[in-house]
Amino acid sequence: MSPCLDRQCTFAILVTSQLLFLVYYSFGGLQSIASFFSWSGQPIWDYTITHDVYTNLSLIQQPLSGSHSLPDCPKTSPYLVGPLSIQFEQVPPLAGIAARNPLVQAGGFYSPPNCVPRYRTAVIVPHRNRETHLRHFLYYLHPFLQRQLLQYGIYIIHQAGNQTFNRAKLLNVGVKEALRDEEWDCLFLHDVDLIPENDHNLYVCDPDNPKHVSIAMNKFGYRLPYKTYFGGVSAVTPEQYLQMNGFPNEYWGWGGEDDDIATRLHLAGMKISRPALSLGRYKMIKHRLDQGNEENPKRFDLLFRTRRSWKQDGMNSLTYVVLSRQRLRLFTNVTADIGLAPSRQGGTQRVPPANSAKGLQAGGRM
Ligand code: UDH
Ligand code: MN
Repeated sequence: MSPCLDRQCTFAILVTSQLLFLVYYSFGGLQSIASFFSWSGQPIWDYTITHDVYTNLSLIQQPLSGSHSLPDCPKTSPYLVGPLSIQFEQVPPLAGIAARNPLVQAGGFYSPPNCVPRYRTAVIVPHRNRETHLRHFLYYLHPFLQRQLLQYGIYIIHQAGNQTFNRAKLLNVGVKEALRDEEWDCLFLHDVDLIPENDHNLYVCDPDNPKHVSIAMNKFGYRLPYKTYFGGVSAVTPEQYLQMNGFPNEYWGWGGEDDDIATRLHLAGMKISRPALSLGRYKMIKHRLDQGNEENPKRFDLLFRTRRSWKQDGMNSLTYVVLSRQRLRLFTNVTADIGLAPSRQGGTQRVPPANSAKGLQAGGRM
């Protein structure tokens, strides 16, 4: 081969590879080029420098004097601070949390005092027997949401009795009950033990697709454990929720329901939306698997059937009995009898009354 031909070849290879690079990335738009250079358009957050979760709250809490008509809230809240300091060593008392959140109304409702909010978000939490987690959750979530200038409400959906837990069904109950109060723009479906680490992680929905929000949890080394993971914290509009027929009611015990949800949203013609990895960060309070929430051995069989079952099992087949609905100081407590896992069911059997009374007390104390 002559040296000249050799040079021509190298040149041709260079030009072709550059062209291929351009064609490839122009298909993915600017975002792909940005991600190629590891730039997501978001600041790179430094989580070694953190801020108190109550920072700036006193600024927002001063209502304007006089009878002004309120302006719209700014698109981006000027009160956000970024990474937050989070610790679980001391459990805050409920009275202390209430004192630090004076503008939260009975039932855990809030609306910014000085501007008209752009979004209304309901935070819905499945719950039983996690009172210390709930106190941490309320301590961090209230100021976090207020700094985002949202109108919001916090709903704790308490499963009555001590039979097998059913997270997904409780979330269906929560959506139904929250929508009785208000036309929420966005439903945040939230485990009680997950605390967001950055207040730029806005608690608003993606209008196009259901959003999986807790994508970087400390327990998974701040990355997704697998591509279709949809557990922990997610956000859907009421329309998206109905389009996927809500969540499945048939997963009793730990596991599987979040994978079912990921499948059904695809079957309903939607995709999983996600925030930037550096924003969807959460700390999970360490815990063991709860009594009454043992691994569900049927989850693989159920998952196998999702394609056939999702249109029949969900919001359109949801049955439950509300045993109490209380507007407590920091949240709305709904205690519901959601029935029993199939192997224990006998006709229209319900949770024994003694246990539901226990559930009521647990809600009533707060
Ligand atoms: N939940 C309750 N009470 C229960 C069970 C579950 O309130 O008895 C709620 C709560 O909101 C919780 C959510 O359901 O955050 C999800 O349950 P989980 O926290 O048990 O789920 P996770 O995926 O389970 O965190 C991990 C199993 C822990 C094994 C730890 C071994 N190191
Ligand atoms: Mn957990």
